[in-house]
Amino acid sequence: MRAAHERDHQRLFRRVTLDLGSADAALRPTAERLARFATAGDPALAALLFQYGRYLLIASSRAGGQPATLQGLWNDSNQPPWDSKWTVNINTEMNYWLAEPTALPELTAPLFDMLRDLSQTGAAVARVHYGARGWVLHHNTDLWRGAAPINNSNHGIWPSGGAWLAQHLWRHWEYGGDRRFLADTAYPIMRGAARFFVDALLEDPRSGMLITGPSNSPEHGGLVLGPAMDRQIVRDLFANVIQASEILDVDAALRDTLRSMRARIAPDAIGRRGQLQEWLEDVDDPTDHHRHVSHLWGLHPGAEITPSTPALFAAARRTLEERGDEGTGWSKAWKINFWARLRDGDHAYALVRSLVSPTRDLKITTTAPGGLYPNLFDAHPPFQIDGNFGLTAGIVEMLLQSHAGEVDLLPALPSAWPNGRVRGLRARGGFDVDLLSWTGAKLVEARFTSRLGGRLQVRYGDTVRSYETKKGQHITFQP
Ligand code: FUC
Repeated sequence: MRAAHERDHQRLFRRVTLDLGSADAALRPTAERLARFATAGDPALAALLFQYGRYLLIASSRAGGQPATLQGLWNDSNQPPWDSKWTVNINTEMNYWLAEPTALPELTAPLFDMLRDLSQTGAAVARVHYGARGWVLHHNTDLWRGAAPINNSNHGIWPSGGAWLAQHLWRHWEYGGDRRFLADTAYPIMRGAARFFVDALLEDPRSGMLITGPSNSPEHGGLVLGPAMDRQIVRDLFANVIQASEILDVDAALRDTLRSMRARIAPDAIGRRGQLQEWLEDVDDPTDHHRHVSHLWGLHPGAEITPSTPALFAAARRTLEERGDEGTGWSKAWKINFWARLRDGDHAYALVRSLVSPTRDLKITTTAPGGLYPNLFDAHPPFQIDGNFGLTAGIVEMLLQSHAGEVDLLPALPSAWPNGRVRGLRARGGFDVDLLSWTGAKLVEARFTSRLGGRLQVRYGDTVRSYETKKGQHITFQP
């Protein structure tokens, strides 16, 4: 049994290695390393935590089982925090960000099985609650695939959980390029998620633009119309369904509808202090440090806010500065990803340092800062596994990004990691990043294998190079 287990585990785990260098600190016991991380400079602990996230997903998300819950598989109670469900306004998605780029794509199977179920229960909810076609999922779901509005109006009437999760189907296609998966699994579910919003989007009487509502900006600001996050998610969903329908050459009429509606969705707005507005009105409070920063969805995991949209890019930065660096475990993990997308490696690292700090706090709270327990499980507090997974995803974003049509090397390398190498990451478009190595904070080389063929555009800082690749071709990039 042990041999079978090791074979199974190693087949997945050994696809990726990360070396950020080592220091004497690495010789100490784990809890001590954790306690000293902020001051000792222990890059090997960061690398270990990167792999720990992969390990935990390998251990908790396999075909035929359930997706990783709020506690992964490691709930030890009959009355666990938040019922050990799937909260889908950040937590479940964060659990799966690492799967594609760290070469564990098959671990998404239980998530996609759950989405297939939800597209059925959520269709009944769409019909009964909204008189809409397609399917909808609100703030959380469970083993019975509940999809209706839930709990309270200040967070439970948020209708974009299904649309957000549909992004994961599209990502699986972007990284893997499996056309049969796109046609048989992804597209029907994505199309249903989009159809719901075709019927449920409203016209804002003031601007004539399309918005969602009633809705929430997750867990912040009460019941509202047209929060920024919804608009970003629906734009992304519509764009992906448009593209998928083109690739599959189906649903031309729906595609036209989505195109014309997408252009009418209320755009991102910049408020009077230069911040990205969370709502339609310019009412963001600069002293508010709420853990959710939902309106930066378009920065990460979305891709509509990039250096090519400089005004929005600057506004996103402003918003993040105002929100500050504190938060629960997952909140800090999301901020690592945000700062990496803002290409600020040292700020992303400051959040790594803040997340990788010891706590023993087990009570549910949103005011105590998140950290790690002595076994390196993430503390919301209480124990909640999304922070572990989000940390791994954030480290990837610091080293490699591919959301903006090019493979961007070391976009947010912190000064704490001047030397390193990583093998086996994956980029969108079907490119294996066989090696990425750097010394003295400068890229040495990157080696790719093109799994699908096609154009590969590589960026390192201001250097951009394009390659037309054939299936199986190897490419070496040196600055
Ligand atoms: C959301 C978050 C909480 C917690 C819960 C499981 O409601 O706002 O912080 O992570 O999910």
